[in-house]
Amino acid sequence: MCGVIVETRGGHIVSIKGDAQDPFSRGHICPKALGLKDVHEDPDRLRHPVKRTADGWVRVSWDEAFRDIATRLTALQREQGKNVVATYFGNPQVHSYSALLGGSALARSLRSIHRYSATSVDQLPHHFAALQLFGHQLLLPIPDIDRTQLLLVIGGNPLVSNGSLMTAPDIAQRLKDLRHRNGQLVVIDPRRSETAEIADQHLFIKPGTDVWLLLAMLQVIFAEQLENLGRLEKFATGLDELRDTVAPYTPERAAAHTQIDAACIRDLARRFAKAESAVCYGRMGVSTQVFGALCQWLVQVLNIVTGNLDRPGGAMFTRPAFDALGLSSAMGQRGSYNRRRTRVRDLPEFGGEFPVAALAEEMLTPGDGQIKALVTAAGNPVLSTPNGRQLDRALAQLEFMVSIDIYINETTRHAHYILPPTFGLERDHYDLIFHTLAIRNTTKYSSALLEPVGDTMHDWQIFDQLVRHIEAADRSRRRPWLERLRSRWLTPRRTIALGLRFGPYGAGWNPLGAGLTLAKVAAAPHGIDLGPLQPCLPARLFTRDKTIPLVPPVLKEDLQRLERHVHETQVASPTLHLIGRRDLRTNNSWLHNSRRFIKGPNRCTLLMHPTDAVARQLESGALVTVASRTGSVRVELEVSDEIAPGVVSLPHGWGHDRDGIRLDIARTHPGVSANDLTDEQYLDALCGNAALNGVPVTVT
Ligand SMILES: Nc1nc2c(c(=O)[nH]1)N[C@H]1C(S)=C(S)[C@@H](COP(=O)(O)OP(=O)(O)OC[C@H]3O[C@@H](n4cnc5c(=O)[nH]c(N)nc54)[C@H](O)[C@@H]3O)O[C@H]1N2
Ligand SMILES: Nc1nc2c(c(=O)[nH]1)N[C@H]1C(S)=C(S)[C@@H](COP(=O)(O)OP(=O)(O)OC[C@H]3O[C@@H](n4cnc5c(=O)[nH]c(N)nc54)[C@H](O)[C@@H]3O)O[C@H]1N2
Ligand SMILES: [Mo]
Repeated sequence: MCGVIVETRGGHIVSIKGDAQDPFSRGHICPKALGLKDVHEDPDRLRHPVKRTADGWVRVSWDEAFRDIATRLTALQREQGKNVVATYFGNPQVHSYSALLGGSALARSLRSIHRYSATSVDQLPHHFAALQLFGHQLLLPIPDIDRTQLLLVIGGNPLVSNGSLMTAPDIAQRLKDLRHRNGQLVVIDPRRSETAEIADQHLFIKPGTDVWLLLAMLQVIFAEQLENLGRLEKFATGLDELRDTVAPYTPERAAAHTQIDAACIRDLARRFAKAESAVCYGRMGVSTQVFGALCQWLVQVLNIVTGNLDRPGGAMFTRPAFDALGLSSAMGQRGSYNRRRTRVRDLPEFGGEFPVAALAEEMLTPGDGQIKALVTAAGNPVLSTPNGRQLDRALAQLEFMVSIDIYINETTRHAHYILPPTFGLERDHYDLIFHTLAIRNTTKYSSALLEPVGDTMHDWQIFDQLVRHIEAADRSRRRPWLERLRSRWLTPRRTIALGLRFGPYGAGWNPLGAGLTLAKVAAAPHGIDLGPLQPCLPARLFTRDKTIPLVPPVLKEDLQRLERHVHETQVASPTLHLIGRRDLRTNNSWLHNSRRFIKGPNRCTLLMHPTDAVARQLESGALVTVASRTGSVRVELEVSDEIAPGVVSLPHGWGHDRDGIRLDIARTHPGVSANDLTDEQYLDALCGNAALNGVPVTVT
């Protein structure tokens, strides 16, 4: 989403800079933009399709690969049922509009209930809360950080991540501006993160206990009659029930769980309620925990009862030029919950997917419906999902696996075929998703800049070919000719063109109209500013009666699980809790193979507070063993008071030294995988999101 100016000479990238004329990113880029060059040129990158044989990887033609893959997938499905094949789509899928559109066609063609993605190790609780409150899983409120007077960040580190579910280029300057207008930044985090470092107030919190803090803030607001819904009162229902629901959760109770002083919680609640405008934003840290869905619900309820939803300076909704919400809603896809449950552990479906924490057991547990084959695209679940070692073992015993990826990595090394897509600057770009999540309405289209390297295809073309070959291999799956014709004509690019033309700012049928078309957007390569976010409720709600039910029954019921949990955890209290950590020069598991990003001191270290280190007679630099229920790793210790006592932090995405990894990184800076320690059994049972934060561990 950040505008970049790329200078090329003879097909080579000479420089990458921030685009000062981009109205949204205003010249800002983060180090990851430089990764575009490094990945493009990386000698370890796959340049043609490969097949795994007894003698290692051999080059195959696209045609041979497609035909064999389609034959084997359809044969397996014919013999053992359609659900023997699973799909896993990773994070970069969302960063390519064409891959996103193409991937859903493949999943449909496979007709299996086993669909998985990185959503359930990330933001599933946000979607869950949005579906319950606003009637659409993608209608996510975005903090209006450019106009707010109080930004409360719980479990997010936007200074490093650049904002997440809050696309905010140049966040550092935006937060400086907040302080210049006498606004406040408050951060709740078990670590004094880069964002906490520049905040007006930072409160350490015990991992996984944010739900208590949020309940107590609401309790204070109601007890002191500070609630003020403003115009939301007309369409927010269940206020009395909400008041009763939160009444037992006093700051004193919350203090015992969170380790934040009760007076401090009261003060924060009052300041939030009384601020001219305020917005609470909860991200990864509160999403990937045992009560993630409760947290995301309460975050929005806090915004609503203080009148801060859908008003400038509060939490607002975008009006994107390509409206993915309107489109999905028209197709009847606003989100779904619990239509099916997993075979082994009885976990709920959400949005047509199962929780990825269940993927390995669905492969390893014999019986009817066992997964025997897998297709992955743009994912590295061995390093990114809980108990990665278990998944590693499960992948090794699959009958058939196909991966669409630019690298042979910890996950794709198990595939029988790896199909290499084009990358970054080799394809055009329109941001389908992140415009929808941005702090300002903007639109931008970038055409492809470089020729595809080697013998690669665009992700969407790979999906499209797979679908066609599956249809050829199994005639019963042939779509009606009209549907085939439509899908051939409606390429991803045409989809974007149509979406822009008939979207909220579109030219519509009028060829001379003033509105947007793809041609007009493309003619403005720096992007077009469409202005700040605007109030849009209740019209934008997707709930049937255009109201917001403040107390959705499933969430209220989940409070009972919270009470039971307290009971259980009081019995067995572990010594330390593990949380994660992101770094400006990494991107999940896959930017490590660049010298530029890797140089400097070891960053894959375990952070520990001095009191915990002294108690164990440990010092910085020591090699320690971190162990959890699922596994253990040996890692370098870094003693620092930036982490709360009782908490340790390890970044994820490392752990590259596995058999068959030919990446440079595996030899030089492998690190260890935090997800060898996270636990597939440790999750938010309500929505199925993995609890990657707050995992009990011991350190010796
Ligand atoms: N412990 C812990 N675990 C975490 C997290 C955490 O904070 N702590 N964070 C979680 C989060 S938020 C996420 S999103 C997930 C990410 O989980 P995943 O998406 O499974 O993992 P990534 O490391 O992002 O892997 C992306 C893969 O896509 C490939 N790739 C890159 N670009 C392209 C492309 O254009 N096309 C194709 N086909 N492939 C491409 C890369 O080579 C890489 O293999 O990890 C989660 N795991
Ligand atoms: N440079 C870089 N940028 C990235 C990524 C990357 O890998 N590298 N990944 C991208 C992706 S896929 C995503 S999803 C976003 C994530 O974006 P963010 O959510 O902003 O990123 P995190 O660094 O995971 O921030 C989580 C914060 O929660 C804190 N935390 C952990 N446990 C708890 C808890 O129990 N309670 C509270 N209150 N806080 C807790 C952590 O200490 C951390 O500071 O970043 C994106 N941007
Ligand atoms: Mo993510």
